[in-house]
Amino acid sequence: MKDKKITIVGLGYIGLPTAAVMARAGMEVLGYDLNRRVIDALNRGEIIIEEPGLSELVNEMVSSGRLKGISTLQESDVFIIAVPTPITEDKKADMSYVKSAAEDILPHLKPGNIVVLESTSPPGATEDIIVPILERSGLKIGDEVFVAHSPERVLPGRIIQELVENDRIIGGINPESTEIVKEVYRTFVDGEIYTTDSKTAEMCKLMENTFRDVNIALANELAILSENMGIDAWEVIKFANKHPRVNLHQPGPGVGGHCIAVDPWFVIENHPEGKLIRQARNINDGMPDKVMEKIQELVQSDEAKVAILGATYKPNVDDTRESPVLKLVEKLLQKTRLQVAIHDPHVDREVFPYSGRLYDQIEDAVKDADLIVLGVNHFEYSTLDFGLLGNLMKAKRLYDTRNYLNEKELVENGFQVTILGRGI
Ligand code: SAJ
Repeated sequence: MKDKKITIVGLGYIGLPTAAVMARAGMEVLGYDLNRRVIDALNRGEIIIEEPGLSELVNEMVSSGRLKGISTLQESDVFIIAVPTPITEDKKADMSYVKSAAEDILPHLKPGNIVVLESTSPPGATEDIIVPILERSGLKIGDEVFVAHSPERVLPGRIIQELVENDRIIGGINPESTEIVKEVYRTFVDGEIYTTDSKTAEMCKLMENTFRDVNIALANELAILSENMGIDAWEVIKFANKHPRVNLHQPGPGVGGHCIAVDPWFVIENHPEGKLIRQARNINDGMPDKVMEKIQELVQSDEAKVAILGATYKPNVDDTRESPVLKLVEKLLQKTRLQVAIHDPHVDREVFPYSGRLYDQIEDAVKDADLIVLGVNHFEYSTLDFGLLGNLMKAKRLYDTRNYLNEKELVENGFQVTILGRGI
């Protein structure tokens, strides 16, 4: 396998690290992307995304001659498709990048080739989208060209490590495809490689994230019920999780990111019978509204100032994609007359949609505020000086949507504290 020429189509957060890791394993790797900037940077040994360790690895692999950027596809032994599958307005997978990747590969296809779809896709995509396009080559797909789906499961920030260490699923369109694609991944994966068919592999990836989404929805529903019933949901979670087979998740202002908030829709896009999954999505998507209602209840004037701490989709990252806190901000601005100030030490002002409301100094954000809302439990917020911040505010009120801050210390500093999910 190590003498095979590999082409990675799509050099994003998954494609580029995969290319670099495969080159490190000794293979000749070509990276193809429509974005000229990505290719030019790659051929200079540089990258335009942020990921620990990636820049050094890419530089080393380009210098060694084993990794090269190309702007037109050419013949190869293996083609790996790692292009985005965004979600459309009507909550369906946009497979246009996957289709054009397969179309671009088509003229270069020859007997013995291997084509792998890595992009997260609705069940059936490999068989129903990739195979029919490749069949137009006149080659027998499954006999002369081997095709499989192999989903990635890495966590941003640890991609290079996890690409090698994590277990992997390979699902071929037939057993021959599965086995041959397994050999390709064996060259650089140290984790277990489990084999199945392509549709099962596609569903596995989606279910991993759906599992989490549904569980978070249950936690959010518990929070809503607890508030109405006069119960502390956090206490319930703490004690229920003492049961050896129970693992209640954490409630919060909603679910963000480009995976968990998106993938469940791919499962049910053509299947109205997927009721629980749809309901879970709706519960999680409804959380910013609940938080907005609570904010309106807590502040005593329609034009009060609200300082929101944290805007990313989860703690200690700079990613704001699908962030529930941004949804909350959007709603507050559209539906209320409240003044909104935001603080987040991680976000990049250049790409932040509400940069006019973003304050670099937390003191400026909370000055004259009637309410602080903790939106994201960034590590930095665990050491805030609430004595100082409280004195800058018009009213010492705080709404913690993550149950993260030290309530005792807040109360000692004169704050009136409200915690999402706590009905007592
Ligand atoms: N969240 C809660 N309550 C919880 C856990 C999470 O409200 O108890 C929220 C977070 O605040 C965040 C969102 O859910 O807004 C998702 O965060 P996350 O850390 O759970 O997941 P992601 O999206 O960063 O990464 C997931 C991972 N999948 C699983 O854990 C099953 C990762 O392994 C996948 O590679 C990634 O999706 C992906 O690319 O699919």
